[in-house]
Amino acid sequence: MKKALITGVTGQDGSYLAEFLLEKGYEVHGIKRRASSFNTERVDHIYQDRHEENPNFFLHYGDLTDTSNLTRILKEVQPDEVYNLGAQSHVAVSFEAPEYTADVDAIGTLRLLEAIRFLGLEKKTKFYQASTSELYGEVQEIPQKETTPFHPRSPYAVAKMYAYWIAVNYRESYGMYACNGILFNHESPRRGETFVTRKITRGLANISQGLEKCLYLGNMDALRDWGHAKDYVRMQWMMLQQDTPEDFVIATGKQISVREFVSLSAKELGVTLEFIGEGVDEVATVVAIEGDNAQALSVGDVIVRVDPRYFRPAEVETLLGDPTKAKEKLGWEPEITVEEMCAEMVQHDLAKAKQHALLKSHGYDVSVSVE
Ligand code: NDP
Ligand code: GDR
Repeated sequence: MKKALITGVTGQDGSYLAEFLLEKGYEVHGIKRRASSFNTERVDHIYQDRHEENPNFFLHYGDLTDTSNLTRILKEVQPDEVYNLGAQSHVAVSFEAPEYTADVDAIGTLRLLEAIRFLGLEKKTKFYQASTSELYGEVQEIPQKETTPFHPRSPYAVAKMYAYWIAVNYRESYGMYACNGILFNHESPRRGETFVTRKITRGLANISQGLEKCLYLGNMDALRDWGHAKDYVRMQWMMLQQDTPEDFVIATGKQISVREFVSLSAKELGVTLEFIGEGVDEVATVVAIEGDNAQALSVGDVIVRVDPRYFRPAEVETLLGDPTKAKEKLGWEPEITVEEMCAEMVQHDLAKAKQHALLKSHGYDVSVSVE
């Protein structure tokens, strides 16, 4: 039985990857952070009591800022594959906490690689690094592929650039099987609530049920190549099953704007929006409603506005990936379109919003966190 260790197992990708590897028959170990409240919601459904017969999913307390902890877990688990998905992954937050972001995302990767080497596991343990399209930042070429030069535009992207190169360096220096998946944005109903797609699907679902009045966004012109996390974790595993380690771009090859994602999400609720105005004065107004999903809305309501608080000190305006290498060398292709993904996210958030609205209508005190 192969053993895998996943950092960031409690995150979006970590949870899908853990499911995927368990289905493949792996013994899966994940690192979770100590928090003052439960943070395992995304993996609770696959949690196994250690007292059960033959458990194959284990969680260990740990942190990418703690070398001795990482070394001890690696020593105990002796994994065949390490997936380094743990990170302070929010680009906007990285401008607020640049030093912490560098510590976790850049030096955390070094700590893991060095611990593998220190323990003499460099010939046994394969290493996957969660690299990112944010490395391209101020894009030098359209679409972006493995050979496109990097120009990171945030403390997050700069930290991830270090992680990218230190993985390459350990491959070249010590013959480690280390590879980078340069993943473009990927989303799902498990996406963190403050990333733009989830903020939109959740925000509009809440508004449709009268739980919120208006969704405030930043740059609606930003263009992204959005895929589904389920498709992308499959590729993370495929990258570690080759004879020689290589880096791959993972993307759909299509892009839409934040504004278009708002429209798609509203359509899934039966709501047609019209965008009026420019820059900070832009708003989205309801012009038609079909079906009975948006009971709290009327034609003429303004439900999306711009709040400059969400603008970033340096923005990545456009990203579009070229996944040709992944298709040709690994036979990988995304199976879920952005429209299907958006519909899944909206339906998930709508079901939750309806539950909240029902509780509220029966006098329960339901508050909805908003960012
Ligand atoms: P999430 O933000 O959903 O998950 C991040 C995970 O990292 C969480 O489990 C989080 O724990 C954990 N984590 C945060 N800080 C630390 C720390 N100090 N020590 C240990 N673990 C920590 O990210 P995604 O699942 O979306 O992304 C996975 C990885 O892929 C990340 O590295 C991200 O930067 C990268 N990436 C993501 C893309 C995307 O579009 N989703 C695209 C390209 C790259 P907790 O649950 O406690 O917060
Ligand atoms: P990104 O994702 O920065 O691409 O990083 P995010 O969803 O945060 O932003 C995408 C684009 O939308 C614009 N935007 C807003 N973003 C947020 N979060 N909130 C808003 O209100 C808002 N309004 C407009 C942003 O400015 C940006 O242009 C994600 C993360 O998962 C990274 O970890 C990963 O490396 C990259 O994707 C690929």
